[in-house]
Amino acid sequence: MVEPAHLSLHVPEPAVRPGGHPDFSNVKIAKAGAVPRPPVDAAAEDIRDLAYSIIRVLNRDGEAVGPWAGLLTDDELRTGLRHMMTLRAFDARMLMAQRQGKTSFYMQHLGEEAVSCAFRKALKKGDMNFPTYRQAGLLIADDYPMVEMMNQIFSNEADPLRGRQLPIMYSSREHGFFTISGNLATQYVQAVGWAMASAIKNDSRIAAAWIGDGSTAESDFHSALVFASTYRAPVVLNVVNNQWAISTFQGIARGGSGTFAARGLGFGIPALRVDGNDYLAVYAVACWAAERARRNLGPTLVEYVTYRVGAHSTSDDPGAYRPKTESEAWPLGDPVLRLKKHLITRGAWSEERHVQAEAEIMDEVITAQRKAEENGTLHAGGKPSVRDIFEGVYAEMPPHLRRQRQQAGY
Ligand SMILES: Cc1ncc(C[n+]2csc(CCOP(=O)(O)OP(=O)(O)O)c2C)c(N)n1
Ligand SMILES: [Mg+2]
Repeated sequence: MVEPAHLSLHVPEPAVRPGGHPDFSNVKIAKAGAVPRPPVDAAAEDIRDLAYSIIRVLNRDGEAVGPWAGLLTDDELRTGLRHMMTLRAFDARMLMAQRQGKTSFYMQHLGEEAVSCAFRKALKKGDMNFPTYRQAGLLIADDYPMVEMMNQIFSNEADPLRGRQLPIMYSSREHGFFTISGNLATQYVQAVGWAMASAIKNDSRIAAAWIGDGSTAESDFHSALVFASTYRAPVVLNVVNNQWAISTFQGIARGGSGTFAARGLGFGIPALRVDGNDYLAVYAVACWAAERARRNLGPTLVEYVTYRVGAHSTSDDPGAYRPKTESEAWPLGDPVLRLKKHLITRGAWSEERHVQAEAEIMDEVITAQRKAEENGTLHAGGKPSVRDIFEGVYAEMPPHLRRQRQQAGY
């Protein structure tokens, strides 16, 4: 008789810890231009390979190659570069503002700018994103005023959300940006529900769900996939795999098996994996998935392979759990530098124009910040009224809240 095994749990560990040499040899990267572009009505089982590869357009020389290339004009690409640079400058200023005590909290996008900036360009007015805290590019690329974003971050008297949300948790119906919920993965069930409602009403608007690698471990992710696939909801299901969930590496939510995109295949949902640091590839894949939704062909799952270069938030220190040089070793490069190089290769940009644009953009951000600070910051100037705590939940305030408001003296 065979002796029973001494059972033990397998707890995945990242390949390297602080002090070690970063190693991304496990990230298999397809050559730019190598992955085919199927028709949007392809069946999930006919394009299984796309869930295991990485769709890339920009090659090492900065050229756009392959079947996913050729969708954007010089002007559109320059605008895309400007959006990403604006988001980066915005992050840098707000990070500093947090260190100066002007807000309690901030979360940056460093290295992930292409994902939300390029995705926004594939949507139309009326479509609805259900974002997490790491997609402010959806607002920037839709020309939402930076001053409004800063008013929210500073919780000042002009804060459109009246101090009732954590800083950076924006909301704008007008810009297709559903109020951010701190409870991760709720975005998935809500987006699918919204998309189903749009279809029930025979509307033409589509939804986009957003989630990070770590949060796919939540049951909401899986429930949303059941409903999206069963009812063929007009929704794009985005998974931003930036390799980390605070201090937890992506293998913890994935068990080292398959890919996040491949989760869609079990539900018969077409699934694609894309280089998240390649503005052109993100845009092309987003258009493909949005068109499927618009043509009533149902959901698409898209995994953006990227890397969180900065800390998770201003409350985090990544030096405690990953090598300091890991971001430099990330094999997919920097999205801003890659698009810049591509524009220069096309003869549509130059080093001088880039330096000038950087200065102009920083000026715009600083001007916006000055205006926002006139309305107050966390510890200085105007604040929303305490009265606002009681508003905005019920169409008609129930008697117990009215009583509480009176007791509070408002
Ligand atoms: C339901 C839920 N559980 C836990 C948290 C706490 N939390 C905030 S951010 C975060 C990590 C999320 O990582 P990931 O989904 O990979 O997104 P990323 O921050 O990398 O963009 C966690 C666990 C939360 N906000 N909501
Ligand atoms: Mg993550």
